[in-house]
Amino acid sequence: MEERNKTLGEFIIENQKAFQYSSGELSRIINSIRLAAKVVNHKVNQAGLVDIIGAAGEQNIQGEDQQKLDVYANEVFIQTLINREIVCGIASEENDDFITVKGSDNCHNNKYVILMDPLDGSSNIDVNVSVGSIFSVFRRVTPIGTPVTSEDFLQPGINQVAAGYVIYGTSTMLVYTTGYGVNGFTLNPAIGTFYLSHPNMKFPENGNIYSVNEGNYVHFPQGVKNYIKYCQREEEDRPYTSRYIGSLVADFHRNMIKGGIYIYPTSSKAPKGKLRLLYECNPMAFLAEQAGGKATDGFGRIMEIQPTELHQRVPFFCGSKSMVEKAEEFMAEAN
Ligand code: P6P
Repeated sequence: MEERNKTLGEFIIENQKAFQYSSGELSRIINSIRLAAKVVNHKVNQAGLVDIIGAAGEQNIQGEDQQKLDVYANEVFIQTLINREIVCGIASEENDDFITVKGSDNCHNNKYVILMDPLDGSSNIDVNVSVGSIFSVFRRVTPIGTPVTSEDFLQPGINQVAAGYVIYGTSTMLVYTTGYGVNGFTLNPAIGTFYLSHPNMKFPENGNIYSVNEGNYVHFPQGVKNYIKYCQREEEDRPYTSRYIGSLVADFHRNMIKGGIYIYPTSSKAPKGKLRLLYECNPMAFLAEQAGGKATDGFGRIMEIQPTELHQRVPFFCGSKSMVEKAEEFMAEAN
């Protein structure tokens, strides 16, 4: 029989065997993400055809106009996780507070919580640019059998047990880690199956792509300005190119494959940065480190930041290790 790529389901079963003492809850979470990703993918691909694009007329806690697909994706991920009764709590960019999952058989006995950005980059939907869903999974820290508390969600990124994203691009991919490397699965939409297409993904140690919104240049810290000018300097044959999609998942995914750095720094317009620590920076940082890259706030490791609030923002420097370290040098020098 001809060899074919492993399916996501086969990969999960194979890896489940490696964790013979685990209850399989984590595998069931990944399976739940898989289903939700397919449902959201179907709608994202129809965005131009049905009356689902454009603002839903409401604003989320960030004060951003909620696109209808934001709301839809949020409901799909939350409902899928609740229906399968596999987590005890859910936090989402689209919800002011976390959700305590009750379920039929007392979900308080489940041991995982999940945090997510159900549809990141949604302002790009109307212009047909790639968007993504991002998730981060922790083991709860409060006693099993009791309702979750904010303590279960406000954990440093080093405690993550799984993280990943779905990218709805030219193809739809699920890319995730459970702490043993990063693997990418591509959806075959004809049969609705994800196949292992990018085993053991790694950030190239170096790269020549820098991703930052240079429209904010005048508002950036001096260290970021100096790093951008370093990339643009003509001597020493600096081979850099600027690529910025305005969709974190898409910029991250390209940089992980080709090598590069993504920067969303503080600015006078965003004094704490724009990206959220818990469901954007932490999961992407976990993936970056598992892929041999690096993720910092310009000075220190993202995953060691002790969160203080659900929707807190941090500056984000993430990508090829040597590029992040070069940017950190400029930050230290200018500080
Ligand atoms: P700006 C999308 O809103 C997002 O959170 C990331 O996906 C993206 O990288 C960034 O914000 C874009 O922000 O300010 O450059 O438009």
